[in-house]
Amino acid sequence: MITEQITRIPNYAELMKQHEQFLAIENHKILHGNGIYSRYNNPVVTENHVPIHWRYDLNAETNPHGMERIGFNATFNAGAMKWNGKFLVCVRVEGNDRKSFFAMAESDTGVDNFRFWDKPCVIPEIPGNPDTNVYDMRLVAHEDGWIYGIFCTERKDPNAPTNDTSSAVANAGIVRTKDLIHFDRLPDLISNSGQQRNVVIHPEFVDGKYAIYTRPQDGFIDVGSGGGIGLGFITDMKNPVVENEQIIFGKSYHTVYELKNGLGPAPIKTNEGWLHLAHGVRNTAAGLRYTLYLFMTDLNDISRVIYKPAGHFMAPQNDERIGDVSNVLFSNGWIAEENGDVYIYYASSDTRLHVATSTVEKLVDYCKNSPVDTYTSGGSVRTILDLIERNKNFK
Ligand code: M1P
Repeated sequence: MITEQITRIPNYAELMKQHEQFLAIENHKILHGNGIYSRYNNPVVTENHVPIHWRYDLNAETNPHGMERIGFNATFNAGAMKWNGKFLVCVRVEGNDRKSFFAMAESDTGVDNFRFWDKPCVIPEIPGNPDTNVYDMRLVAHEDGWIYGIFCTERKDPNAPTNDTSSAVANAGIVRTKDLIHFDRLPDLISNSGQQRNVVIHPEFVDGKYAIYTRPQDGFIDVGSGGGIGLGFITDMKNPVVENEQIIFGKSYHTVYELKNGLGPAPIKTNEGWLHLAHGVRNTAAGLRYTLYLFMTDLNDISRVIYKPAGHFMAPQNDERIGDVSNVLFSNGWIAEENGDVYIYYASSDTRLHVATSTVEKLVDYCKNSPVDTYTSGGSVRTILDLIERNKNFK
């Protein structure tokens, strides 16, 4: 038998060796945390995790210099779920061409050795109305048997004047799947708001309807008179009209969600209520600052916020502060294990993906027992004095 000689780019073996060594690096918990969660010393998915065969033309005839042909800029804001016993993240991968797309990466441990699947996700487009950019998919296994992926779809604003090359319209694109490979595209969300981002489906039916967390907004960046985390209902996901949308967690003056906020992943069901992770945004002289916060809603009335600890739960630290959009933490994926362990996948500064670990018990304790916002400096001091007083017999 004659075997055809395959001639690969000159440095292919070395590239593969280095990539394998990189993917095998172990991640370790950073000790001395705050008792609520643990950070890890390395990000879990970076642009360096992108497979070699997505980046290089491996044929030496067409790539004699062994050059990278397609560049990748960032890997961030990931949906997450357990899939066939592995930790799966649906990563927002951004190419050097600025376009984001989705790609699945999996790990046995949830904290290291993430590997991308062989190919990125192919998301069907709406005929005649392609998405210019897609990002931030929330993956939710709904009790109807489908896995829903709700993501932001961005298109140029058709009403923008010709010389305005920036104005865009954001809405929620919706797909559903049974295998995370083949996706059915459903119509984009139909709501009363001009724009929507951070739309998340609740995993259970509520009175026979789909419950949807929304974030209505007037403009692409500014939420304007809208904003806040909304809750609405959909009768038929094939005609996703949002009914009875109401704000359940509004933005508010001099808080970490003064300018805008948005739900992260779908909530985790606990014995004491639905546990929510969200991001809050405030403005500063250095630009917008995005931090993560937690709250809980009632098990039987998901519109009712029952625990609302003050301030942020996680904020950008050290290297996390710097990236393409600095001073940002954002999360749209977490995984709760049956034993109560929680893996929080958060991205820093729109550049790379990290993990923090905790437990349902600790996160519920944090929500129930952290002080609430008093909305004044004097109130904050009284909260501290109260703790000092209660501590005086324990020093
Ligand atoms: O750049 C920070 C984040 O900005 C947007 O979030 P929001 O709509 O809440 O302002 C999103 O584009 C998000 O992807 C990004 O991380």
